[in-house]
Amino acid sequence: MTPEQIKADYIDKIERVGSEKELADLKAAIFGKSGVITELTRSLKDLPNEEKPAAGKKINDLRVEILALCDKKEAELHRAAIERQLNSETLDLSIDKPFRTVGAIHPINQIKKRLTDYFVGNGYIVYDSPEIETDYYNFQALNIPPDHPARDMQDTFFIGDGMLLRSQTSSGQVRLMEKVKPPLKMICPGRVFRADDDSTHSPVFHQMEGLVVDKNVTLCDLKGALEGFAKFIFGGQTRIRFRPSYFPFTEPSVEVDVSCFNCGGEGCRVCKNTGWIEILGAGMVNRKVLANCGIDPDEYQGFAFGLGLDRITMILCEINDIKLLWENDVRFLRAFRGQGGDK
Ligand code: FA5
Repeated sequence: MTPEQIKADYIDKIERVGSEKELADLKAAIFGKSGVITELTRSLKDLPNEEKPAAGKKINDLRVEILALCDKKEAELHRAAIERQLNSETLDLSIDKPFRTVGAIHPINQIKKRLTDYFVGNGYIVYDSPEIETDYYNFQALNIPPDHPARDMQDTFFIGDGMLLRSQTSSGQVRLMEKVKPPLKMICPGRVFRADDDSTHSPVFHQMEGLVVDKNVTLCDLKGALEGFAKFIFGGQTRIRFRPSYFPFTEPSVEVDVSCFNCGGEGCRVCKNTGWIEILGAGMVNRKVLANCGIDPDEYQGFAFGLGLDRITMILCEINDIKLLWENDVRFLRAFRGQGGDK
């Protein structure tokens, strides 16, 4: 074939090609081992020498022209293929398919958040106190001297050099009162540690401390504050009662019970037929603790309370083994999704 014939024939064929595969076949027929342009180049050797340069140039111009056409066609076909694919792969955002769930907020954290919101709404600040504590803040400043029998009440994890894992968030009371002078209202939520281990006691658990110090604070203020909190978390019908107790850092001290949210006080499985559920320890801040923190106990009084978040969670979720809260079983978390805070 002459260059003119090739041009007339193949330019039209390239224009009409319908797929990338067809184009590849056509390119093989033009530039392949026995392609038309390859054959034409091979035939150069049979021409007289003086004709060779002009004929060679002609073939080369043809090769460049056809290659450019092939490239252009290839780009067009590629774009069309992508467009076809995009049109056939539309994303339907309305499909109602179950998502793979990875877990849920832990019930203790749900309760902690609800209570924190409640107290913050009532003017309390949230204070974060260290988990690794000194003997002074965990015991001595709270009126629990080294040889005081009250230390037997809490089996503490000592870690040497006068350091320990705090056994109660009450240490936060001292740390705050050293820094901030009254009037003050704070809660201190966090993990605490004790050498305790049975179905209702865990070596690691959560407490939330509450502290209010101001002029003319009385036991009635404590009762009002705790009644509000109990109604918020257990429901509007809830009543509270104080029972005398003993903590070295409060005087007087009380244990606080709430009327059973499940039976309203009639007696049921949840309250072990007593009608009451014990939820926390509290009292008026001991004068010695105020003085230890540089606050004049003749001028200021305070009340404090400490509740076990794990215990409140167990009550609300109606579970009787504290270990369920620590096993990290995602099925357990899902079962109580949104419930810990909703009751
Ligand atoms: C205290 O720890 C006092 N600091 C509370 C306090 C604060 C009293 C301020 C007065 C003023 P108690 O040892 O009773 O008190 O613990 C408080 C709560 O922590 C208990 O009611 C219980 O709900 C929870 N608790 C105690 N030990 C464990 C444990 N091993 N596992 C889970 N919860 C526990």
